Amino acid sequence: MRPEPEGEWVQGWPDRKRARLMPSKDAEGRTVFARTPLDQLEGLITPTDAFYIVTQLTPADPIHPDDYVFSITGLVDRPLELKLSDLQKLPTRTVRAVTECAGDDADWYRWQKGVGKKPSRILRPQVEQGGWNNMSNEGEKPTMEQILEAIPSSGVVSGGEWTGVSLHEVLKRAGVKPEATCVHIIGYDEGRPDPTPLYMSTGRMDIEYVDPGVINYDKALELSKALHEDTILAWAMNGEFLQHVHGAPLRMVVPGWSGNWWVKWIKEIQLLDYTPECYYQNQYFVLGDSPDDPNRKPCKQLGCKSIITYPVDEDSPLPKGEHAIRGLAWSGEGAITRVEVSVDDGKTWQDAHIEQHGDRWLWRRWMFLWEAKQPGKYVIKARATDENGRVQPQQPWNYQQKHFDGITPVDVEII
Ligand SMILES: Nc1nc2c(c(=O)[nH]1)N[C@H]1C(S)=C(S)[C@@H](COP(=O)(O)O)O[C@H]1N2
Ligand SMILES: [Mo]
Repeated sequence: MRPEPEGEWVQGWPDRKRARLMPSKDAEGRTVFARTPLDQLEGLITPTDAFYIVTQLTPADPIHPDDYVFSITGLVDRPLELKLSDLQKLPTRTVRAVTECAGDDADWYRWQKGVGKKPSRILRPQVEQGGWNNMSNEGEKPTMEQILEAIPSSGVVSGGEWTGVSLHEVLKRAGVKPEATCVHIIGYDEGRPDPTPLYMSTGRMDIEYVDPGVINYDKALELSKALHEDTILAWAMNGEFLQHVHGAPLRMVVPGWSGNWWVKWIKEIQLLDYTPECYYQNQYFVLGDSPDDPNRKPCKQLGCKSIITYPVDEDSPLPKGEHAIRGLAWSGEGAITRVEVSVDDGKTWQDAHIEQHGDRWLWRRWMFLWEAKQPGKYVIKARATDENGRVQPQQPWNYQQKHFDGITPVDVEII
């Protein structure tokens, strides 16, 4: 049985409660991490108050939008200092897209390797105070098992509508010099990276951690992706001004690439002719076989993925009859064109119905009507294909367990 969700009732629905975040707060009471309860939501756009949150360093202090300025520096003809009102005079752009943290569903990699128990898509309340930050900073260090148990990996993905201007429009005004190859985006937030997420994602505590000291959150985006018209500087989300936790007054939106590229609280954008060392690009958020893999590379575009949001294991047993299996599918390289469902553990597959829409970066909802005639045990699977012909899964196991896009079976008993 599914556990009863906590929280308020939805007005007019005697049997439904509002989907809410599973937040974890730092010592100052700020929400620094939260997961989206995907199994409780409908539609394509995740309500802002149920949208996942990841904060790697100490959150930046809020800045009044009227006092906000950020600068464009480096290899440009005209260095700029821009206010929000300057940006609002440029042609605006709205992009609907999935944001997925590179570590979403990482637990499934472990499970595929036979380590740990099967991950659940039902969110459980997690460490209330401090998340991993508090667990590692206070008193005795927790064990890896305690951390993994306290902070499951699912639900670090949401769908949003982002409004702002194309970064390319802004760079045009600054005039990018021909030798520039890289756009270094720096956030206002500072801190010393906590190695615990690195230990969590690798499942090891013997990983060499090269302490970068106190840094600003930063990313070095290659020029071609930075110039894509859908890469935007956003000041609004889901029809309202950005909330502080989501990067107000201004953040990056980098559709198709994992969440760590979506720099929040933008302070400075530097044009460079080299790629600077960024902790969250070269140490953390890398794909490779091992920490000393000479070919390890930064996490960039997401693979091709579907998840089943109904039923989940906790819905079992289900009665004989018709059941609408449903879920979400997305890809880091464009629209989903096909979702197939298997109810016999992958022996046979049938096409699901996919909801069509025009937003290539946004996930698609899909459903499959299953007539469960015979009592027994079933394993339900789903796999997605994108417009580039990529079939789930794309991303092989990697030592930091990033960009999981494997098939996640649901176990159901029909009675
Ligand atoms: N400045 C800054 N930007 C950041 C981060 C951060 O810690 N600082 N976290 C990144 C990561 S890892 C993710 S997954 C997304 C999460 O965005 P959200 O909190 O709005 O969902 O923001 C990214 N941008
Ligand atoms: Mo992330």
